[in-house]
Amino acid sequence: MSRHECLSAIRATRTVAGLLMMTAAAWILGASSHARGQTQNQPQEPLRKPTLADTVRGNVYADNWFVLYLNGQLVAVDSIAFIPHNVVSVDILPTYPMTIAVLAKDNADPQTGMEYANTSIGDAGFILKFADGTVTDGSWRARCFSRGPINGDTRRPRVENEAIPADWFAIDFDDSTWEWAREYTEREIDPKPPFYDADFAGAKFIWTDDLELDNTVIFRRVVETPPDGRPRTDFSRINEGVPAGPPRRGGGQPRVRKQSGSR
Ligand SMILES: [Ca+2]
Ligand SMILES: [Ca+2]
Repeated sequence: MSRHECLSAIRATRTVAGLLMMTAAAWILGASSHARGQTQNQPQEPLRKPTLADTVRGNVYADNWFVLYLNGQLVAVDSIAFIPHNVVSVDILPTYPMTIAVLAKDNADPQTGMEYANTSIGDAGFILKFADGTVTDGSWRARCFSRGPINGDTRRPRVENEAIPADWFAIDFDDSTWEWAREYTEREIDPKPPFYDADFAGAKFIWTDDLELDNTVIFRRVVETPPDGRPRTDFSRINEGVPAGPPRRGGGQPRVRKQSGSR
């Protein structure tokens, strides 16, 4: 290699090294400013429309029926009142803190608390898992509002009912005096096959203390932050501004819709 060629090679190497150092410095500065922006000035993300990627899947199995409210809004109703036992899977757009309220019912005649033409006492059970890591367990509040047949007396069956508060699903409903839910094993509940087709890993079956006689139960739980620790955008105020569209494929900037347009 001639001296001229040697000098040219050295200059080229220095240029590449310099570019790499500048790129690295820019990346570090950008990363630190991004981190500062996240901690000092949340939320940094402009208002945008949510996509299905912002949702989490919720799986619910109830013996025998349930309704589910999130933050005071009706989210799901079990589509099958009695049998076959089924799993209800829904897409949920979570907002934290997330107040979960569930009304669950065992199959029970309202007059006797029994099932199958008043020939037997049925048992109950409830389990839920959201893909953000929310699961049922003994940290949920639980209260029974209808039980029977009292004392298990099937010869002269009768029920005891307590009026369900009108705002039982509200965010600010006070459940602080309620008992904690009791956890039950899979063997105690004996879930039917659909349960095993859905993801309930880490979730516990729950009910009140009497799996047979407590027939109408309300569960409540407040999830303060995403259990999986993943930050998520709060879309609860999506109707208080004009959001940009969802991110475009390939990472382009979202398209801002005209003020007069809506979908
Ligand atoms: Ca029962
Ligand atoms: Ca049952």
